[in-house]
Amino acid sequence: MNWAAILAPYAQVVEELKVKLKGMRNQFEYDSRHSPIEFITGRVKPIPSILEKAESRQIPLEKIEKEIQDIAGVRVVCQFVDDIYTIVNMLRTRKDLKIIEEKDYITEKKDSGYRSYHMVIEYPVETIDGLKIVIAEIQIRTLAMNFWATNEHSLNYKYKGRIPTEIKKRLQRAAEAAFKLDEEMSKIKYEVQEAQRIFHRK
Ligand code: 0O2
Ligand code: 0O2
Repeated sequence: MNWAAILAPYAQVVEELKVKLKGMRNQFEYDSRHSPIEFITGRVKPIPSILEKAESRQIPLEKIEKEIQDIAGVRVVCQFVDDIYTIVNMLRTRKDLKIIEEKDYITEKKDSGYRSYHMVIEYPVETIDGLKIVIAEIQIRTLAMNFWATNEHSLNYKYKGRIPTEIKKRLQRAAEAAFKLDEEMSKIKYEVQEAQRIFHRK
């Protein structure tokens, strides 16, 4: 398989989506409005991770591009839970991408304790061989959810997906604490935003 050729359009999509989302953030900032976006990261899934996922889900190589939906992945990190839904609604109105699936792991958290909003999209990208529709995943989460997911991801890596029960329980409690933090912050959101507006004008 010519991985470089297969993955090139995915890298292009990740870069384009990052530019567009950063553009949204900048527009809010020019307007001195609270930006629902704190920061954006993105990556193309490394080849070994693609192969591992394909093997564990018994996806034949010729179906990888259709069935592994996070080869291109972009993550939008927000301050407040409300911001997540602001972004979701903005993305729903966009004409340059097509949402094919939405998963709200915020109202329905995963058993691990994981929370985030996931969107799977189809995104058209121009390549030297013409237009290609690429599938990409957008994860939208708060800073607190991101903190939790990053740590849990490291532990999963360390324990090769088999985190000891005691640590798993702790992680579930930590997930609840992170969610509580989001709830508490939401209650003083207007105070925080007002302070940030004043700071931004200066
Ligand atoms: P700013 O103004 O610092 O927010 P690139 O391709 O160079 O644009 P790259 O190298 O892919 O971006 O960076 P990455 O690792 O994807 O991170 C993208 C942005 O997220 C960077 O900011 C990081 O500084 C920011 N970032 C990553 N992790 C955190 C974090 O935990 N907290 C905060 N606040 N920011 C984080 P920018 O876009 O370069 O600009
Ligand atoms: P990476 O690059 O290591 O993050 P499904 O078919 O719906 O069961 P699918 O298609 O993999 O599963 O989609 P899902 O579960 O909606 O989203 C997959 C991605 O969400 C993962 O990517 C993670 O980035 C993130 N994610 C989902 N559950 C958890 C979790 O419990 N903890 C953490 N830390 N992240 C989670 P990958 O494939 O793991 O790749």
